[in-house]
Amino acid sequence: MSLDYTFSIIKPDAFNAGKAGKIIAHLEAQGFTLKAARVMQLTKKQAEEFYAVHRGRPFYGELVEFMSSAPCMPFVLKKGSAVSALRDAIGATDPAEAAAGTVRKLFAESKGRNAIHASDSDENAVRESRFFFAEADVI
Ligand code: 3AN
Repeated sequence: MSLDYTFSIIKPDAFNAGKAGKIIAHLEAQGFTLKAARVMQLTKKQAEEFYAVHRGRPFYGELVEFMSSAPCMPFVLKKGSAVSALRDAIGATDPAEAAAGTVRKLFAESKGRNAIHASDSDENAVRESRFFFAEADVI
């Protein structure tokens, strides 16, 4: 059975542009509920560790620089089949290819500055939530 929880980050482009509230409201309107949230600026080391699976990809350096360049908002959401529901709600990595009504179509600028991260498996949702939140922080 799939997890009811998933992990997400409002990335620096969207957070800096004051879009965090609109994105959260958009997700709440689709039945997600907020279970933990914080506002922080990642260190370069934290960004490198968080995105370690992408080490060696051509965009890794750019991704780490961008994610540590300004504040962002990590958060945990709850909904049935949360991981797949949130992946559907955020849309394709490149906003130009994202479906109408998805977070990236509505709020993202480009493939690199794409407004939101969402865990891609239950296993990663747990690992990524624990990267930013203690068990007791998630209500
Ligand atoms: P997603 O975020 O849709 O799961 P991944 O896991 O393939 O996409 O990539 C992680 C992040 O790396 C993306 N959110 C995006 O910010 C960045 N990224 C992926 N592909 C590219 C690319 N070709 N050029 C620039 N940045 C990219």
